[in-house]
Amino acid sequence: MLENMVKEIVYFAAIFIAILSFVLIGTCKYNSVFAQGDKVQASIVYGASSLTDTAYSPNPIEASINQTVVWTNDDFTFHTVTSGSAGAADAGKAFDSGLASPTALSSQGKTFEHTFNTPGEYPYFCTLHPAMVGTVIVT
Ligand SMILES: [Cu+2]
Repeated sequence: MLENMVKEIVYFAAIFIAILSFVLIGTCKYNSVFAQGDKVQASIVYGASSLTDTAYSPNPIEASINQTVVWTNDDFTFHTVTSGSAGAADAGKAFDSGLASPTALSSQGKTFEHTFNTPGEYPYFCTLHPAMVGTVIVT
C-alpha cells in the first residue's frame, strides 16, 4: 500500500518535471529565435516630402545591437534613407538606400533594410528632400 503510494508520487513528479522542462525549453528557444529574427519596422510616411522630423516613423527608431531596421516607402514619391546629414563628407557611408541601386526606395511599397552591429546614434536623411531627417538609436 505504502509502496504503491510512493510509486504514484514518483510517477506524477516525473510527469510534472517533464512538462515543466518542456515548457521552459520551449520558451527559451522561442525567445532567442524571436530576438534574432525580429526586425524593427519603420515607415516613410505618406506626404513625407513636405515633412521634417516626422517624415520617418517612428523617430527615433530604437534597435538592439545586431538588429535589422526595415524602412518601407509608404509615400507616393521617391525617397532615400541615407546615413549622416546633408552635405556632410561621410553622408551615405554607413548605409544608403541609394538612387539607382536595387534597394532604391523609388516607389510605394519598396523596402530598404540595414543591420546595426554597433551601438550608437545614427542620424540619416533623404538626399532628394534633405529636410527629411531621422535617427536610429542602437543599444
Ligand atoms: Cu525624400
